[in-house]
Amino acid sequence: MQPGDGKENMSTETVSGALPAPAKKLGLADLTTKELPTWCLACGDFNILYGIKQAMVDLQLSPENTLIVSGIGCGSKTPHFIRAYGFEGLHGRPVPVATGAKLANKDLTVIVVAGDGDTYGIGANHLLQAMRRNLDITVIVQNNEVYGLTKGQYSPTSTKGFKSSSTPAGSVEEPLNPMLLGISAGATYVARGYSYEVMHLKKLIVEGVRHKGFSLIDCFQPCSTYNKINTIDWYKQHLYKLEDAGHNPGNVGQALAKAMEWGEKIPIGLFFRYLRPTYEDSIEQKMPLWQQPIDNVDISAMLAKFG
Ligand SMILES: Cc1ncc(C[n+]2csc(CCOP(=O)(O)OP(=O)(O)O)c2C)c(N)n1
Ligand code: SF4
Ligand SMILES: [Mg+2]
Repeated sequence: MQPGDGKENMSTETVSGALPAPAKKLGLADLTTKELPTWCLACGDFNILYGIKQAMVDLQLSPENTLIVSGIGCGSKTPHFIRAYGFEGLHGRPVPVATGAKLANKDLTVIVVAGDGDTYGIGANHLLQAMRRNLDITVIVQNNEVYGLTKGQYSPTSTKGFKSSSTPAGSVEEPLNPMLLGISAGATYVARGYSYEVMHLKKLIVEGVRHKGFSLIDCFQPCSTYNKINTIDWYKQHLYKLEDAGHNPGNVGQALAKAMEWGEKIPIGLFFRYLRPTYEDSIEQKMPLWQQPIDNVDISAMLAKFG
């Protein structure tokens, strides 16, 4: 996908002596594409999309310097609906794609948006390695606690006892804890949002993108069609905000304790944040890969050897 027609780069003609016209401020309309989501009514993906776009406006992220990467799933259609560079890859593989893009161009803002199955199931090892490396990317997980696109099978975050076509007697597995995973694996910004608290989510995304290092933002997302446990009413009864409870995200002990909270009350907000060198800044790179000259590179010997 291309970020648009490039009009925002066109210089504005000025009359000699007059002040230059102010640069155009990025608005929501500038991020709109011609495609429309086909998600079910009340699907939480709508608000996550809005939260990302609103965060891009707040951050004034130019579409030509932003890449949105997804995998395969209901929510993974998101890059189609944001006018920026987009890559809808394979199920489980958005983090490797994002890693490659960031290493090739570390000036690019790279945002991954993918489902809980995609990120915590088939793609879990990629997530683990990227968090450990502290790549400066933001991963937003559309966590509906179910496989939506493939018609409602249980996922790694499904509630124990969740009945689905693949667990007709109810899942017997303990769900994975994304906050605990993020903190222990080395992510340097670990947060959880909720799609029906969209301005709160937007703030978490803004701070996550600004953060220099790996940001994991798990986002609760009601799946109105296949998840009849974690509904809007259910979230209303259980969620509270960490910032209202005086949580200190700089304290790892507090962060781990909050990550373990699951039951009557479940926290959302920023669990943990700290700074350490990013992967990109730790490797020697004279210039970003994409800027390196390739005109005089001769690969004929290599082709002869392997061709
Ligand atoms: C390698 C591979 N394995 C399995 C699938 C089938 N598949 C597509 S989407 C999906 C699960 C989607 O669930 P999730 O990632 O949670 O996204 P959601 O649809 O819930 O947004 C699966 C198993 C696939 N496309 N590719
Ligand atoms: S199946 Fe669930 S996740 Fe997929 S579009 Fe419908 S409500 Fe959203
Ligand atoms: Mg899912």
